[in-house]
Amino acid sequence: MESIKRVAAIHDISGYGRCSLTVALPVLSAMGAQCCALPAAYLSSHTGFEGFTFLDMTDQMIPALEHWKALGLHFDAIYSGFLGSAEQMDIVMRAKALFPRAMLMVDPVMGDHGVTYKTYTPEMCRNMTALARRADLIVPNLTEAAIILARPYESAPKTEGEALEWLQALSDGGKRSVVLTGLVLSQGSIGLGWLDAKDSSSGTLQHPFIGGEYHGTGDLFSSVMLGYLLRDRSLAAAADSAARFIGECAALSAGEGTSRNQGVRFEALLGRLV
Ligand code: PXL
Repeated sequence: MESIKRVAAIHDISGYGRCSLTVALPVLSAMGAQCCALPAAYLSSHTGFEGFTFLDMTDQMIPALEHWKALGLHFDAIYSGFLGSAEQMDIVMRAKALFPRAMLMVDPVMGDHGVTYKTYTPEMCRNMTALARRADLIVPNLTEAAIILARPYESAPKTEGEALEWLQALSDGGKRSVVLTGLVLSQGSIGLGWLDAKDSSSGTLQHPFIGGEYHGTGDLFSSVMLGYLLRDRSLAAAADSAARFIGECAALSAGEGTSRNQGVRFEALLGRLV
């Protein structure tokens, strides 16, 4: 029996800009898991840069999954993030049907600051919401949580009580685990809320907001958190450690003057995850 943890990672690959697979691959490898990449699209850079190229890989995805099945692979987790077309959410569900023992972790990447990303259509948002409802664990930011719950972004939680209510709603009454990111409960801090479906525990945590805002930190957070979950940490402990790691990367990036679009400079700190 192999002892390595194996992840099917279904995201875009953006050549430049530190997000999605260019983050998930190094992070999960450093943390001792095998990351099998299923690119949903190839972009020359993430969508925050002008003029990015976009190659939709939808038609490659089912054959790739079926090949993995034919090889007799087993996955501990299926981990999806930014997707490239409205059909790809169904493909992630198909992956779960092919590998039913895998934990389905959906980072329902759709937008930030109340705005959807340039390539996301209303149909994609509907399908992402349906996918989130099938997941074992979801990791939305406030924008994505508002879309999933069909609530106005302006009503996103600002107090612990509101955050716990959103977590309950996102978990469908405790059916799935949730980590809600980008939660600001007091000025100068940033944090998250979590609800663990395993034991119905929930809570919030806040850390000082260090450095600045960087593109792709959601992907970095989710990948690091998954790495810790695969090392059998509890959801709360994994989320806390991942949030601290992002804070360290943001502090380093701010010190070096990294621009927002370049993403946080995690490479120099990757060794801490090994
Ligand atoms: O970090 C989320 C993300 C992932 N992939 C692509 C993106 C974004 C956010 O803008 O553009 C291509």
